[in-house]
Amino acid sequence: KGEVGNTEVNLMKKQVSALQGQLTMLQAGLAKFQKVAAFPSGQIVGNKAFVTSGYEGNFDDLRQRCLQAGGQLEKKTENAAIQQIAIIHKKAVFLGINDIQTEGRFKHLNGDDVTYSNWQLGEPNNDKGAENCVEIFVNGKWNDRFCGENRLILCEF
Ligand code: 291
Ligand code: CA
Repeated sequence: KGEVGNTEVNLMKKQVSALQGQLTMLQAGLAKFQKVAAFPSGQIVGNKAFVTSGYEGNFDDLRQRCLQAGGQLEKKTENAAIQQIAIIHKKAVFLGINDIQTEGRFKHLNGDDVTYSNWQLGEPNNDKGAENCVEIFVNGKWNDRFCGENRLILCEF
């Protein structure tokens, strides 16, 4: 009684409580939406999503479809997630990685240098001087490969 702002404090408590409820609903809704988006063969790792359309294409196709997505493969757990997609489709997958600009210097689509890598023994070998793109095999290992080859296309969001 007579305390300044008491009514306002109680009103705010009610509003915070309502917001908490709405936030819980939103989190549950988002968790469900992530599962839907990843179905049937997408993979979620932390806050990254690795998704394929199931179609094969060359590196230009991948660049066109995925450049705006922005994510990139940076660690072992993410490599394992992409390997799972290769296993499910029984196909090698093109990564958004290439050394088109400078031979031997592999970069992500956004131009960042590649830090994590998982090359197969003896790779990258730039076979016939014509391999600037990177495929990941069902065994999870990487091989540099001709960019015009068709491979399963994967975007990292
Ligand atoms: C050899 C290795 C790989 C190379 C591959 C391609 C095959 O692996 O030298 O490093 O990327 O050949 O050059 O390309 C074609 N057109 O056959 C053979 C098995 C994957
Ligand atoms: Ca190679």
